[in-house]
Amino acid sequence: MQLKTTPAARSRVPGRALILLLPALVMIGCRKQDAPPEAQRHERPTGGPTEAAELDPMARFEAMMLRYTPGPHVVVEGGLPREEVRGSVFAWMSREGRTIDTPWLVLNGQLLAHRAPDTSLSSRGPGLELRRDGIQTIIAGVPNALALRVSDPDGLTDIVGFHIAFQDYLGHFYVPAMIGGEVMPEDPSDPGAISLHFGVETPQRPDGSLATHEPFQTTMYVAAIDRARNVSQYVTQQLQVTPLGTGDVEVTLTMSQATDLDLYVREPSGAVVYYGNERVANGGQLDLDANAACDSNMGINNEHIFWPAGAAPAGSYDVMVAHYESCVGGAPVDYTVTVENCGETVVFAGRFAGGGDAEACMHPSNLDSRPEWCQHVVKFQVDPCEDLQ
Ligand SMILES: [Ca+2]
Ligand SMILES: [Ca+2]
Repeated sequence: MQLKTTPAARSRVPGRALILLLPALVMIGCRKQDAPPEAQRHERPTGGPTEAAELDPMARFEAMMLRYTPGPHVVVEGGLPREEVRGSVFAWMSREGRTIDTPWLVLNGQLLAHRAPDTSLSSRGPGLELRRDGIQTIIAGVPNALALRVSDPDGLTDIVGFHIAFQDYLGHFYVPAMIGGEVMPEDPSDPGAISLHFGVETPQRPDGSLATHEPFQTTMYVAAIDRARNVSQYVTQQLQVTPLGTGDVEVTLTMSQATDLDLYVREPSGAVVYYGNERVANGGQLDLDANAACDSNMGINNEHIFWPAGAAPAGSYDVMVAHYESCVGGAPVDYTVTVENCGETVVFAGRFAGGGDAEACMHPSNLDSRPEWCQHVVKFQVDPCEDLQ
């Protein structure tokens, strides 16, 4: 058996100080629908906006996309039962339309050029609080969620939207809150619980410079707004943007708990990139391994494997996630796997519970044969990427 070693990324990421509590992306209750069979490019609809209530979920999203143009946005759709990991396409993202130069993206958010409005001190105004504590680690190109709880003395239906700003970045985002529709509710038993989905396209600082080695921090501000235009107090979430290698092919694992899951990618040659084989000859490498043996890089909760531009061999890739060891007493852990393949991004979801098994995915012959501790998340095909500019 191969013992876990200190990950290469350790020196770059201050591990123990971080507590990343990433809300489960699988909680998009109002958007369940049959998943598309494979990663697909999201097509812009050609017709005009249509009455959303009469449409199926897919058409409703497309109508929304029209409504929020212009402005960058991320579209996250789909969702399968958490147990249905095998081949489950959970969601995919699409973005288009830019009006201001910001690397940030907010699901269904319209990017506005002016600064976010000040808090208004009204007793009838909405209330807003974070549902999780701690710094949130952000990796470029990977969706994140901010878990919030919203309230209003006039009832939840009085809330019409949210303002979201990132400190020292231009403009701010506005996300409409439509009950039973776009943001709320996340959980019928907790109707004030919402998640705002966001991400950063590149690890770009407010001055436009790109972080290439050291992580940097920024602050995310969120306020709720009601029909009378009362603006709640801003809640603040500290974000740590962690630069990682980039390329035509990237696979990122995100877990909901500080526990030891491991990411494996088998490339067309049969070589497997994982913590025991961090780099292969063509440049494919694991540059972030979280919670290794419950002792190293704790709380990062992301793993990342990439092939530098032009290095990813054409052919078939398999992504596996292993439950190496539970660091949380066997409590369930939800995970997502984000696959970026020649400019297309697809997100998959799964769950483990129990204690784990260190060797489940370790040997190529074991891959795909131990579903309780080693889950085969997706097989995808890489063709030579077209010029991505
Ligand atoms: Ca109100
Ligand atoms: Ca790990």
